[in-house]
Amino acid sequence: MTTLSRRSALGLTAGRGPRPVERLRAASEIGRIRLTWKGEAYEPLVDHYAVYGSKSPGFAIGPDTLIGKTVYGFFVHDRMGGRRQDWHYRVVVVDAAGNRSRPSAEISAHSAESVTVSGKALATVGNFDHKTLELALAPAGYAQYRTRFPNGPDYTYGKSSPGADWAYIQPGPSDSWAGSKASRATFRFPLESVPTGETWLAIWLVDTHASLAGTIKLALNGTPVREVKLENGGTRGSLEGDATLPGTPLKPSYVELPLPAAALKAGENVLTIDKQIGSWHVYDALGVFTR
Ligand SMILES: [Ca+2]
Repeated sequence: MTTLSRRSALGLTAGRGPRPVERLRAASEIGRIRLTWKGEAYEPLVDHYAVYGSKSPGFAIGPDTLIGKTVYGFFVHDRMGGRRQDWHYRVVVVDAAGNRSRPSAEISAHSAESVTVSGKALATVGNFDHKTLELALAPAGYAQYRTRFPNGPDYTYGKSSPGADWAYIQPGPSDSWAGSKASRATFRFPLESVPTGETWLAIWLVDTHASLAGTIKLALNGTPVREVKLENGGTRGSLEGDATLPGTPLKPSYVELPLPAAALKAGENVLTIDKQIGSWHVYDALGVFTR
């Protein structure tokens, strides 16, 4: 009865678990679905949120459908690959005493389809597979970057090969092992003619530095395209290269954007990726697509 008295003193009703989360929402992104919700963190004290999911609607909550736990008010269900996936989710609140809330209402969501799936490849480097392993110096040879790629990779589609000519890692000014300076990666690809549809660039990353992911500055045939702030990652990607392994600390991210048609031309096109801010990122693959 002591427990009941204490619970009464805390203003809690005996036997009542935490309230379910509210406003469960999902956002579609390439390769992942981002869930957010509103919960009461202190009444009673929340230990964690348990996120359940299934590809089937009306699914049962249980160990088989538990996809993750978090102490935050969001959860990223990731590493889904480029193809659209449809999922259904419910969230359960677990308080510090181990009491569980009723599950939230079920929400349905899907990941966004990547241009690597919906488009037609014009030129690529590597495979879009959440691994760095097919690229030069992978998975941990960053210390050789300075001698193997003193001016950065200069890759010509159709002549170069990923395992020899495209470094898995691109350093930034924050990396003393690469001389603490800006770097450039150059990708040359031929076009018979400028595509009539949209032309897209896809850069998939296996990981980035956890706090200094930095930015990349993209240019096409000398025309600035965009500066992209990279997502912070898990930092382990300079040392290991397979983000498909269970429990991996690697945090893949995706950059996909249209290339300006006016900057494209028939013949050789030159894409440059400059890293003038931040630390390294590691590649999964990159490519130019039309759709
Ligand atoms: Ca890859």
